[in-house]
Amino acid sequence: MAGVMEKFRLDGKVAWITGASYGLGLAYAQAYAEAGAKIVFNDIRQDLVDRGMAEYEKLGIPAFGKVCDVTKEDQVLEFVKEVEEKVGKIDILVNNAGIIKRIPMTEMSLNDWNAVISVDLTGPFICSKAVLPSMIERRSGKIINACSMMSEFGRETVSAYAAAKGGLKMLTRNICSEYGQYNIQCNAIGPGYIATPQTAPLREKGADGSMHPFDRFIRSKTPAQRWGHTEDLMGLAVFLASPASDFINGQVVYIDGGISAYIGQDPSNLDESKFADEEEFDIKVND
Ligand code: NAP
Ligand code: GCO
Repeated sequence: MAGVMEKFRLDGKVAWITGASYGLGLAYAQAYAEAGAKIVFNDIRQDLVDRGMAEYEKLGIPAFGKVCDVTKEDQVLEFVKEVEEKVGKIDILVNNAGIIKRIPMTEMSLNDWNAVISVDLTGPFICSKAVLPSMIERRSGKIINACSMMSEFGRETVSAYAAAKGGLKMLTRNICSEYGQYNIQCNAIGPGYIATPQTAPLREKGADGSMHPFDRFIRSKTPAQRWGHTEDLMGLAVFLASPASDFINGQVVYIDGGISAYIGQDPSNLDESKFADEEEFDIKVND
């Protein structure tokens, strides 16, 4: 019987991480490569794929990357076909590509709503559907979805995102329910507030150097009293992709520094000086 640490290895596995030119996707890919997997990624534009390829090269990770829009089934099927020919059959799919639009619901256009639902919920449906037949045939596969605090909670301005991420939690359970019999595990990572370009607007300092009110809000909602880093998610990403998690199915695992377990800090106990000393993030807002 293999030793327990061997069960976390991904040697020779083909891992497709969607939208992985930067941010969390890049971190997942880095972790998978270290565990022995071959990395495949797509992104929405050529400049992003180029940026990703340059990052992987810098990290010494051989990667196959191409433009492919996860909301377009024909592009996804073409992408999967090419990956199978050039790299191999996909063993691990991470439905990471996602967008957010922070707009009050009464001001949100139907186009904006549809765009978010399309990337964050329909994209994982399309990509999962594209890899499942081969996983069923091989009686083996791992699908990992990018859920969110918004799979459980609401907040102002993120109605479409919350609806999509809540739906993605149920898609996770349903893929588990339908395909668990074929030794396919579908689980989700539910990150809390992680410092990536997606959340950069929530951390920007004011002209006078003051902290963004949301930054203060998040630290006070998080027992760890900090934002998460991409490295915080790497261990779980490997675990959920590896044989070590073969009997875990249909679950969302939250990595949130304790947000979802906590009612929030009594404002009178907030230590402002601690926040002022906090690290700065060298992460810029998406252009
Ligand atoms: P990110 O920095 O915005 O990266 C997402 C990537 O997906 C970007 O490269 C994006 O391209 C790409 N993408 C967008 N639409 C696409 C499409 N139709 N087809 C293919 N690729 C597409 O996001 P992140 O912060 O790394 O987050 C990754 C995932 O985790 C997302 O699903 C997000 O919702 C989720 N998440 C993030 C956090 C957090 O705190 N950061 C917390 C919980 C969950 P563009 O640059 O053009 O948008
Ligand atoms: C927001 C945030 C989020 C996070 C994340 C939380 O505006 O509230 O961007 O939704 O990115 O998904 O888990």
